[in-house]
Amino acid sequence: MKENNIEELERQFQEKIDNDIKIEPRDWMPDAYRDTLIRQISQHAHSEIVGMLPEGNWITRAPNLRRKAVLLAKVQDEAGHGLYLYSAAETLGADREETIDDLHSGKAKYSSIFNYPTLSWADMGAIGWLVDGAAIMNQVPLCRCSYGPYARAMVRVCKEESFHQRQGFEIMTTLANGTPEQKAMAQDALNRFWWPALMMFGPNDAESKHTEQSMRWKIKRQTNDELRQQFVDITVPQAEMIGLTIPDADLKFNTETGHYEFGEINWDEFWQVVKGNGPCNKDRVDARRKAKENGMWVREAAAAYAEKRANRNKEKRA
Ligand code: FAQ
Repeated sequence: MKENNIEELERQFQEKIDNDIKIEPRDWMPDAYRDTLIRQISQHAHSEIVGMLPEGNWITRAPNLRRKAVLLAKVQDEAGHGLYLYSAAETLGADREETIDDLHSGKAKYSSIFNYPTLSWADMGAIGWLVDGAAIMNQVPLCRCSYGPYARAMVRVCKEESFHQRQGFEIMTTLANGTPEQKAMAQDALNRFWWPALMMFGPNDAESKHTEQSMRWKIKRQTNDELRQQFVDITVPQAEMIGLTIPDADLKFNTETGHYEFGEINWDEFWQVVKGNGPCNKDRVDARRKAKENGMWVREAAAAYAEKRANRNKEKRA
């Protein structure tokens, strides 16, 4: 009898999904749906927070006041995205402290892209253009995700990512039209960030263990390979427009399909980075751990102050 009940609940749940009715926090949902969302949303939140580090590193070295103000605003936006996403994970019953501890212990994943170093100012352009560009490509379909709080958070996130992408492309355009040294710096940043940006979309569909189920649940609306292809198709002409070369000897436009064909991604490198062996994994996690330790006194002081106020209010009411 109990089993029949679960089957019936699952049937009704899938029917809602098929009819594009959003699932909300208090609705019944299969445990596996909840777990998949907690996994994806918390990984996404960690990516936003760790993603502040490679750019935060350049705020003091931005070449002028305008660039500094823009970069500062962008990095602060990423902090905001992380906070919406931790809140969205909490609506599913995830404990924020535990989620963050999982990041600090190395148990939780975050996007592979943030484990690469930022070596020059042009990297700020490449990150905005390519990394935020890839992030938007992946996040626009998430605005139609079946889980309400995640979908709604993505609407605002995408608006902000769009500004981030434009500021990055503007930096690249300026450098590409600058002195030969500036153009070389832009090309070098493109050379280093192109392949890691393609890896952001995750493994090929045939290797992606979650895609099929996540598509059925409409958590994902497009597959990793579909989104990667869209990103390549949009980005290659942008590179051509500013006179930079995509570092892929196999890249060619197929007039029959209307798509660019591109070379093989180095999946060994991808999995090494995902497993924690990328160039900056250790630095990134250490930086987050230290930030938590160094900020402990602020949280303790805020908690003590809140408690003092609550007690004073209680005394007043007594
Ligand atoms: N890095 O079966 P799939 C941003 C993992 S936000 C690390 O295909 P799924 C904004 C995957 O989690 C960037 N791990 O998995 C910004 C799974 O792990 P598990 C982040 C990866 O979930 C810009 C395993 O491999 N965006 O950049 C990666 O169906 C600038 C098997 O993979 C999001 O998180 C990877 N690249 O598809 C901030 C968007 N790819 O736990 C600052 C939301 C895959 O089973 C500055 N997430 N893995 O062992 C998603 O759309 C999906 O989770 C995918 C992966 C598409 C990332």
